Amino acid sequence: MPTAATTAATTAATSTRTHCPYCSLQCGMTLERVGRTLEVRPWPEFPVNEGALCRKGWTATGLRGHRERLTTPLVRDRVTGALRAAGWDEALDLVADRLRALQDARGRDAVAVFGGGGLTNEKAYQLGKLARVALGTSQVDYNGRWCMSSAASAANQAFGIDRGLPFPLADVERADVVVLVGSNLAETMPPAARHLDRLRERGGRVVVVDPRRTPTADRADVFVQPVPGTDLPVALGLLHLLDAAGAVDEEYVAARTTGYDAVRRSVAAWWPERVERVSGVPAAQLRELADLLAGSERVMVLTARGAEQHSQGTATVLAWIDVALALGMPGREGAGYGCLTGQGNGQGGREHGQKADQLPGYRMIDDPAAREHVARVWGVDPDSLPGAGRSAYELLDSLGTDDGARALLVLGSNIVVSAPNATHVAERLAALDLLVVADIVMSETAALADVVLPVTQWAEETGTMTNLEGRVVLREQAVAPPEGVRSDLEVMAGLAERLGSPVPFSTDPAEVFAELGRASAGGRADYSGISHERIRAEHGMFWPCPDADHPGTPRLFADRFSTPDGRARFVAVDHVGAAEQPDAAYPLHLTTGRVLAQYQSGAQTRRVRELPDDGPFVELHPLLAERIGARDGEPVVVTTRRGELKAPARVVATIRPDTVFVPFHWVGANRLTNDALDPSSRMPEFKACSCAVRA
Ligand SMILES: Nc1nc2c(c(=O)[nH]1)N[C@H]1C(S)=C(S)[C@@H](COP(=O)(O)OP(=O)(O)OC[C@H]3O[C@@H](n4cnc5c(=O)[nH]c(N)nc54)[C@H](O)[C@@H]3O)O[C@H]1N2
Ligand SMILES: Nc1nc2c(c(=O)[nH]1)N[C@H]1C(S)=C(S)[C@@H](COP(=O)(O)OP(=O)(O)OC[C@H]3O[C@@H](n4cnc5c(=O)[nH]c(N)nc54)[C@H](O)[C@@H]3O)O[C@H]1N2
Ligand code: SF4
Ligand SMILES: [Mo]
Repeated sequence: MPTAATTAATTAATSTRTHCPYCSLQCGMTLERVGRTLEVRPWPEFPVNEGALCRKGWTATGLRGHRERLTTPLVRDRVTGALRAAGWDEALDLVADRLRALQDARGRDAVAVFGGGGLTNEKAYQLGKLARVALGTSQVDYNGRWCMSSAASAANQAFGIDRGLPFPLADVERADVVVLVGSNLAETMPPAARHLDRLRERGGRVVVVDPRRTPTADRADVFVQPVPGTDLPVALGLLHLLDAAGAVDEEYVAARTTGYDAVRRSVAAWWPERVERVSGVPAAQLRELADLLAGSERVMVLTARGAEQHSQGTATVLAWIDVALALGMPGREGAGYGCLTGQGNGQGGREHGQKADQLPGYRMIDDPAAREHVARVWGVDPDSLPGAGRSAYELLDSLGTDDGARALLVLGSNIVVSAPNATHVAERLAALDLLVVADIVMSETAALADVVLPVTQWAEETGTMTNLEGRVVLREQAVAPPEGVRSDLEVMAGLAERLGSPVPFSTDPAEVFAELGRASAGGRADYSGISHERIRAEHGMFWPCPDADHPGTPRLFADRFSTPDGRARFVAVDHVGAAEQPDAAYPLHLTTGRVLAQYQSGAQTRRVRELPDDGPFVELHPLLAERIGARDGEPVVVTTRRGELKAPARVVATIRPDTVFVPFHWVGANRLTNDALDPSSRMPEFKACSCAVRA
């Protein structure tokens, strides 16, 4: 465990090995202090990115010393209505007093907590504990619900465990065919694209399924361009063809799975011409793809947000898992199914208790044994722990209503930019008695808060992240934080103490990680054998890792799946379609997503000078542009049933003519999006709604 002396030594070092502050690849990088500046340098030995970084990674220190960096707590003045500087004691006393008064008057659930998949494991763990122990509220959830929750829900059903990739990312290179369903990884995790390139050099094939011909699709041998929200019938059509051709691996299906017969019956009616009518994918192309998959020894199916962020996202992922299982792939090296998780700690963030229905170690909060175990680690009575709360969007939707929370504490999300149907969400935030936001910059959400708490950012603190492969990595502190800011752990400890928490909250990341390990012991995501020291020594460690001598688990499913009977489950699903279908008033499909040089709500990257801040924009096809009289670079107006966005047109032949794309890194895209939710994961339908466009 690091002592004060080793922490000081880390601070004094001129060169620190750490990881990027952004996406789930968690690229290794070296931060070098040169005079007063901090420079990003490669860390070539770290295996995931081998020294490569994307533009966001290379410029990640651009937020240091930024003039909009928050360095003092701010409190909204009741008279002027403006935010004014305040001391830490004043701000934390005020927050704790008002939270307690609200809970006294209206019950424990009057306070809600909203976390983020960018928070370290230590913070995510502590946030769940703050909610359940110090506040005693059930109302806690996080932005990961908007990220990969449909894939998580599908993987739990099919495999009995949810680890984004059940194998190291580099296994991609060993496949014969990789099918990317709704992933634009050449822009969203650029160093990962090297694996596709190497696979192709070896003679392997890449299939990309996306309504837009993206830079990832430019690397594909087969490019499938469906209507948004129709990946599910494409998978059903493939299963239909594989079954009809006798290409199902019957031996594998019999030995390692259950439920295939129901799938066989359910896909009988999905002949290719019907799939073509629904998805726009030509029947002939579907047949070619089925032949390619049937004739390949190692097939890997990877889904990302394009397939998952739908009201039938879970069913869509299940159908693609069914494809992988029918081919006999999961558990084989260089093959199988995986989800490309998105946020820096998208994986760990969902394992340690900031999710409404979970306790640390991926335990379920309604499981008496799980409550007993975690309560023992926390030193509290299991009966004192609340039950499951609302999912992220439902939590926000209920704020300020009769049975919703009246106060919200936000750590690590810029809700008003990134939530679906954002105008409605902003109205719910405005109905609160108290909004508290801890952030590093004045995000659009922080600007609405009654109290803003300035916190340390990645290079200024130590903590672990779990990347898309389930590899737990260590971000080391490289520099001292600016004066006046505190770490999230310190903020949480300060609040817990003032709220009269029955147990103390540590502010030392290594200590919190050790506690997290104990809380996770025996759970599905068991971290108990991992420590900061072991990660330092081994370039990261894969969970599950149940004891200090265990080597960690890079690959799952070789012998058995994590279900009670050890078999993977086929799940039969049917196609319903996006909640909103085009009609006369809104005749086009709207979808949303990302561009290379911006990250998420843009709170961080829009402030980095070296990155182009050139959006939002509206991508549309030349045929559509001609029909409505739009010209490249000139403004168009996109409307949906929820809102309107005026932004410059980008006329590109790479998008389907019936589809419009808007990136969500700027305010606006989410005024348009639909808040329809997937029934099982509660994932909102960010990737499909109906819209109209005019010049
Ligand atoms: N540059 C950059 N990189 C990032 C992030 C970022 O904000 N910026 N965020 C990180 C995070 S949190 C995440 S979750 C990941 C997301 O990574 P990705 O999932 O790769 O990113 P998206 O752009 O959201 O969506 C991918 C693709 O889905 C397509 N798509 C839209 N609708 C559909 C559909 O119905 N079906 C199919 N098959 N495709 C569809 C879009 O055209 C888009 O090209 O990226 C991570 N990396
Ligand atoms: N239309 C549309 N909307 C989407 C999506 C889409 O594809 N289309 N994708 C969805 C997805 S996948 C995601 S993941 C969400 C992401 O959307 P958000 O949840 O808004 O994600 P970020 O912009 O990363 O927000 C993180 C905030 O926390 C701050 N922050 C960073 N690090 C820390 C920290 O350590 N502590 C604290 N306290 N604050 C910190 C940042 O400055 C920023 O303000 O957006 C979702 N919204
Ligand atoms: S790919 Fe992701 S982790 Fe790697 S440098 Fe870019 S943003 Fe950072
Ligand atoms: Mo995400």
